[in-house]
Amino acid sequence: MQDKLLQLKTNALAAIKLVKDKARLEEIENKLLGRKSGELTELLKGLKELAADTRKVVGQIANEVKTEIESALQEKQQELSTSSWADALEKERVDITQPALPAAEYGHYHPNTIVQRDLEDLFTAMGFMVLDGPELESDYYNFTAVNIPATHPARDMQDTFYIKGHGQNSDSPWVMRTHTSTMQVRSLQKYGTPLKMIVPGKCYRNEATDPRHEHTFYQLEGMVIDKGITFSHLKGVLEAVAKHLYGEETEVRLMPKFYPFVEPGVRGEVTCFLCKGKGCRLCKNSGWLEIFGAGMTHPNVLKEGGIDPNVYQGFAFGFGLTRLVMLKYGISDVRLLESGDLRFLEQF
Ligand code: FA5
Repeated sequence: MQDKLLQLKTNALAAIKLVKDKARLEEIENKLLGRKSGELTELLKGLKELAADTRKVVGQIANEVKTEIESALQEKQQELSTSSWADALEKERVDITQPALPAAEYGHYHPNTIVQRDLEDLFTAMGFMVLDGPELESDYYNFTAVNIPATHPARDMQDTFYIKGHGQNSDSPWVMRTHTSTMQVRSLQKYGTPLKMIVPGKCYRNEATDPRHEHTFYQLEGMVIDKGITFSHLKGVLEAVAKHLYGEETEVRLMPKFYPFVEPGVRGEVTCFLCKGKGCRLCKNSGWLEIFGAGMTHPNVLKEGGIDPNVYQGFAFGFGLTRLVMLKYGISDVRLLESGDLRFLEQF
């Protein structure tokens, strides 16, 4: 029995020494000292069968073996606790002296977003609110509310996409909005007067696409309604935008154009920024580039928004935001902007 005890001690101490984690240590402890069938526990049970004087000697050795194994277990336990802390600290270590890693490839803003944000900054500096509106719109806000009733020929100029299963047979089916002018009456109904707002956003038209026309494009709408607003205010704001975009020497020219929601209505042209008005390929030798539609808000639109046209007046304008982007970056085909082609987008 004495030999068995010494053999057990040697094996146990060797096994404990090799342990690398707490689960394994617990396993070994159970195997040796477990109450029911631990190897040392079993050996100790045999002590009572020994003669009294042998039992005294072997009993003492058994106690020493037990104490040695217990303290080896305890030491290992302590070692494992400290080393797991050290490991954790090592994993979390940050070398603050390490030079910055080379930059990975970052994404960037779409050219539409760059121009949109630039104009949002300009307009907010002039006290305008920046509004957002639904792209899936009712026929009412897209057409009827802005003075284009169902039978009006102006509807032919802005054919759009109707949504299957959503009110084709009702008075106001759902449509993909053809312009951001949908927000004229919505904003008057929500905010009333005085009102100074812009709405940048996506528009849709059922177009036979070509280099200047896309089925999905961006506009930037604006509207000012207050007492005593005149055509001069409209021209002043539009000139500020043109100069901001194309330089101080840029001039604005207004030419009559019909839009059902303004009276009078104009199309706005700016000095061609490429040839400075001399005439070139870009401006088709006219020296001017068309960048917006605008005019004094029609009384029917004010009434639809719950505003008395005898008290309040104002103006509205709509930039082809996509057009501004094309002019700014010299993009020759509008369809590139929504193409998702990285060879094109990576240039910005
Ligand atoms: C309108 O959409 C009016 N709502 C603008 C307006 C607002 C006038 C407020 C008066 C008062 P128009 O259909 O002309 O107007 O479009 C305005 C601009 O959107 C155009 O000058 C053009 O730059 C752009 N645009 C129109 N259709 C397309 C298209 N298919 N692709 C790209 N840009 C387009």
